[in-house]
Amino acid sequence: GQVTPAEQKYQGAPSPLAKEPMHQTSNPKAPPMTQAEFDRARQIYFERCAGCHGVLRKGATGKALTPDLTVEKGTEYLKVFIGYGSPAGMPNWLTSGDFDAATVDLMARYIQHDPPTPPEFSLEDMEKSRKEYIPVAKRPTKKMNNYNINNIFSVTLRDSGEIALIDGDTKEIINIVKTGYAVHISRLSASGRYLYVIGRDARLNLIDLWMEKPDNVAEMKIGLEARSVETSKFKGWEDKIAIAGTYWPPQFVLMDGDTLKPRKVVSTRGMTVDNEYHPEPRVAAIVSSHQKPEFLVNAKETGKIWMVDYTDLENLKTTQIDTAKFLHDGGFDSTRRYFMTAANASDKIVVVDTKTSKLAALVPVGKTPHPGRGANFKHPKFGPVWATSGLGDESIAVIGTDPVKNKQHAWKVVQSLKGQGGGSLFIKTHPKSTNLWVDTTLNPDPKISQSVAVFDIRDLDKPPQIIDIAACAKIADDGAKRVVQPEYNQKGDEVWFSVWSAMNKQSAIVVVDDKTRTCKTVLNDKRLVTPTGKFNVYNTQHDVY
Ligand code: DHE
Repeated sequence: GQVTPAEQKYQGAPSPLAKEPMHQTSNPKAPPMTQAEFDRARQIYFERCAGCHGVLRKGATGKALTPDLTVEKGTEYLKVFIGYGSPAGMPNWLTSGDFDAATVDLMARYIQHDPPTPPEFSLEDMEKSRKEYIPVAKRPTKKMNNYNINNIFSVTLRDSGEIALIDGDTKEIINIVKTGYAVHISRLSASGRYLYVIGRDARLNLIDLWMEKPDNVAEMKIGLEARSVETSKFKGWEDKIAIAGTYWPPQFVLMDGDTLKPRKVVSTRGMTVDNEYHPEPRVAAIVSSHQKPEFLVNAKETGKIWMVDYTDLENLKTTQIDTAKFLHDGGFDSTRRYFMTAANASDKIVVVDTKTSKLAALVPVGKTPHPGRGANFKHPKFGPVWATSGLGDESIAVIGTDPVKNKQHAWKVVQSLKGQGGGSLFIKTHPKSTNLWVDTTLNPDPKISQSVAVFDIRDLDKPPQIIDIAACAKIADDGAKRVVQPEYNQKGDEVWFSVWSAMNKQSAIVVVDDKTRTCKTVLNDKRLVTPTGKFNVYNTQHDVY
């Protein structure tokens, strides 16, 4: 289907591979290019094109662009496509003003050459990059600070390559910790002691929250580009094993939880659910089973969910579940038995039963679902449900999750709510709350991207209240102030939003009182540069959402 501007914007972030040196390949049938032209085009490709077309140009949400296809089309044809775009979602790079005519010509020639392949990254490469700043023997044996660790928030400072640890009780910054470039998500160990942070540049940081001033204790590069990390949560395995997935190379690594020592690397290359080979199935969301000592790993392009048994890394047992292509983000239902995850460009929510290790359902929803980890609540009519919003349209799909007492509604969209519009990234509620919050971060209308919709769970037929979160932050600067990702405190009586401005502009975090739906506190410390994701320790540790 057609791709909206919000969806385009979402996939268009520059890949860290843009900075990697790679050799020019020669294709005698392609139009000539100098080494300098090739290098420039390669960088532009990784900044603008790789997100949709893939590093190897084998196609993902965008079409395949390998020379066997492109040379035949020829430079003139390709220039029209690049310059003017297509209704299917290819951006109009020339008429939008992003590229000049010379750049369009350059890219049309570049994609007729063989794609340069970034280097692989082995277990040995990982081990070589690993640093243990504080070895286990020198770490605290008990909590050395007076923080209420359960209510600490780890906040992504996207463009400064740091996270802010914020005390949720006092709202004070505890520490700003250096992490990877364009840092992406934080996850907690089962005990809540260790915090894992992954950067887009595949730098993994391990932070010990027991230290007097929590800080990095270990660090490792797990590849060249990454988005996900998780830790073992099954009884008896708490804090033992960590896992991180990479976009490049397409693989995941299992590590010791307290030192990051890499133990096993597994490639995700292989067949798609349509039985075609894919050389670059990027690892998207990873969750940790509460039913078995297993991780669930989303291989985006193949549409396979790997269940990885971590009890015996030497004799590793994995199960691959065929689902739908373009797996992205997701979380558990309220019982933490079912993994609900988006196959985003397939417009589906995939449901996996982690107890039986089987696909439970594929649920068609609105265009390009994007749940984050989703939102669980009790629907007044349909019982336990899980909800997702999306990038492609304003619909919010509410899906029944109780196959025992509400069998006829299980794995069906029982209600479709109407939000403010497309461009939504995250939705959130809390077991103690009756509010369902929905952001619209990437909606092209600033009024919509700067505000959020809040539904009353007790009466979902009532239209949502719209709250202008950016206005609460009272930022004088002009420029985009995108409001992103609701996250609750431990108690479930506050919900935190990021007001995400450009790197050189003032950003903020707005804390809203959940009951009154009014702004309560604004955190606008200058060090909070481009805050996006926020991860409350307790809620992340226990999969409360
Ligand atoms: Fe994310 C989660 C990938 C852009 C903020 N993001 C995820 C996950 C993946 C992913 C695979 C799930 C991880 C998991 O659960 O293990 N994100 C990508 C991309 O590939 C993409 C589209 C483009 C890119 O080049 O990176 C992308 N993401 C963004 C952003 O632009 C966001 C809004 C701002 C930012 O910080 O970069 C963003 N992504 C987030 C957040 C989460 C996330 C806050 C975790 C949400 C949660 O509640 O768990």
